[in-house]
Amino acid sequence: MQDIDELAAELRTDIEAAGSLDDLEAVRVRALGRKGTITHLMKGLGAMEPEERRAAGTALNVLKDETVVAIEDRRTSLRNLALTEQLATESIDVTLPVRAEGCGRIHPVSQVVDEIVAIFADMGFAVAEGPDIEDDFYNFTALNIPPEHPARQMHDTFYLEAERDGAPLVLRTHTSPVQIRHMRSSPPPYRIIAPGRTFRCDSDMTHTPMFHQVEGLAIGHDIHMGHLKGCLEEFARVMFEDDNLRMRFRPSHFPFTEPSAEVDIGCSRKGKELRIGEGGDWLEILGCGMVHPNVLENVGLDPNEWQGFAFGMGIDRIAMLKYGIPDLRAFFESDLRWLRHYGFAPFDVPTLAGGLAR
Ligand code: 2NL
Repeated sequence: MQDIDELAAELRTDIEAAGSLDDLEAVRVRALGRKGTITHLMKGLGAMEPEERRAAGTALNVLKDETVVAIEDRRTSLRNLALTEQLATESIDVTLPVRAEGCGRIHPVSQVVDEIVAIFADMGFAVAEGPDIEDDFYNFTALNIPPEHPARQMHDTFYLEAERDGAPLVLRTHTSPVQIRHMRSSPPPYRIIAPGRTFRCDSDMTHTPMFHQVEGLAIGHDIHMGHLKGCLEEFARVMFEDDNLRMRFRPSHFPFTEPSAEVDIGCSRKGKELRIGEGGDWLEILGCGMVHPNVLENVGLDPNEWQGFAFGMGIDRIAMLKYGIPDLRAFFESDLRWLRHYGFAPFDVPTLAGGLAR
């Protein structure tokens, strides 16, 4: 019995002194392993007289259980100590500035969308969104696009096999349906822009089957062509960072606007090089007009009470022009080297106050 008390005291000291999980495991093996001290004493029980064996057996079982529990407790506290130390040494200071070389880049299309949103938000426009999959009504009919119009043909538009209420489903060919939905679901006046993905069956040097567009819409009681002109001039001058940028409005035709115009900005072309703002050449950047009375009627507005303007432009081409990116198809190849070269730092958030980019 004396042996057992001594052994118990010794084990308690050893367990407490174990400074690591490895030390602790060594103590466990020395006591409870196949050749361990407790195991050894237990093996000796068989040679004892029954009286003595009963007392020693009970004491040994108690010692064994206490040892197992003590080792488990020590293991838990060693693990907690290790975790506390790890937390102390591996803490990060979240107030440190981000290192630009270690993070991803913003795609030029995303950057240009953010720039366009910032410019129009400053003029009171809100952003509207809608589905990529549309039906015939929202994409064509509501926009006064007649049934025989070439835009509706299979080789221009992606038609899905599915239908909705008997009407064919399409991938939207412009973001106009977003504005149709907006007008049908909330009362005028409106001042919105609708940026997003659009789709057409077209693929060559200058066309990709998926591309990006932004459309704008302003409807009120007395919105006229002067507002359209002022709004788009402000947009182009801020976007291309040129207060004196030359612009011209050329008469054009769209089914959804009357009158309609296309807008050019001044540029120069010397060989392959294109410079915006300088020289005597012109470059088309967008289409626009006064919303056609039929479109207003299709969304339930009285054209004698409400009127306004709309415009639409391709974002990818604007990005190419503004940032001198030569090849459209590289936009959608997800080449990280291209993105590192043409992409933007995530913290270059465009604001009018902070400068649009760089
Ligand atoms: C272009 C021309 C344009 C519109 C889009 C529009 C939308 C509604 C009503 C009337 Cl809901 N018009 N959008 C108007 C004129 C031109 O886009 O060249 N886009 C790339």
